[in-house]
Amino acid sequence: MYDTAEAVRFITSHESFVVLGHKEPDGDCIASQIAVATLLRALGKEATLHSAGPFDRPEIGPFEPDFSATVPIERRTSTAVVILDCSTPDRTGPLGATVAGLPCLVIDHHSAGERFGDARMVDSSAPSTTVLVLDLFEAMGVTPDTDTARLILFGLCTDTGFFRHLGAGSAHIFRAIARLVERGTSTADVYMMMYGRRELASRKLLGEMLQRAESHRSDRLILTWQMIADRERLHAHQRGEDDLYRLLQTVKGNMVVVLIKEEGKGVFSVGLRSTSAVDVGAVAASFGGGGHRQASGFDIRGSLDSVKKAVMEALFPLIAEAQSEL
Ligand SMILES: [Mn+2]
Repeated sequence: MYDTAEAVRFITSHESFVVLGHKEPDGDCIASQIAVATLLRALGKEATLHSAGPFDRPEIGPFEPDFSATVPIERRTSTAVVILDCSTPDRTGPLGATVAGLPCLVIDHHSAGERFGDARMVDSSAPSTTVLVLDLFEAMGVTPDTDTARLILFGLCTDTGFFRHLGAGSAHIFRAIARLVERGTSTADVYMMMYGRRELASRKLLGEMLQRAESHRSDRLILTWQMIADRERLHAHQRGEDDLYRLLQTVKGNMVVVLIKEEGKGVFSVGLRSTSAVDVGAVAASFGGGGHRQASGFDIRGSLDSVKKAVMEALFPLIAEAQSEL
């Protein structure tokens, strides 16, 4: 757990903030950045938003104009930095290095990673970074407006698969949701923010990925992939594999789903999702990536076949171990 007072002290003692999140941002990252900037401005402080991008997830596209892709020279002498949703400084992409040396507050909920920052508000049991940001609003005595409440709920929904991954012991999260809904937002609003902007071509690409899904160890491991050529052939530009994870993770007996995506020539990203005791956060970390016990990712060089082989070699023993414990 964390001491909220540490973050409050940090904010109180600085006046101008550069607000950073991770590269390849997701809904939780973008929402927590905007919400923190709104909080800082409500407190009479200066705050600017920066992200290495890209904004290629359809649900965050509308927010791109609020962010600058670099930290301009004049902002590098700001008094402080807030880094959100990052387990390591390098998750910020090239931006972190440009403000290295400035006092830094880290707000995050990842399990793997390293201890960095001068003040920390890190809780790996929090379902989203936005939930921690709500805690910060409340600790500072600022009530979120409707737009901010919607963003905080949006971050929570994107990181929990719209509450699907919240386990027992989440009553306090549902109480927080009630406070957000009281500010005028709704799950109906957030649902359309999350899912209402998909292109048909990208849905068809998911269909192809579903079709080619490989089953290993009696469906305990299900693996599929997409290549650049697939996206070009179908003119599919959006990310949005969440629906595919949902379809495959609900296959009877499944423990881990793997999605491999060709990002560039010889470069692949690998997404891992676990509905079992297999800690895919640790698996991703062993490949230099990061994430949570149940959802993680990493980048790897090679061919499709070599990547598949490496991932399966890492996962098969863990699946056998988790299976024997059942
Ligand atoms: Mn997050």
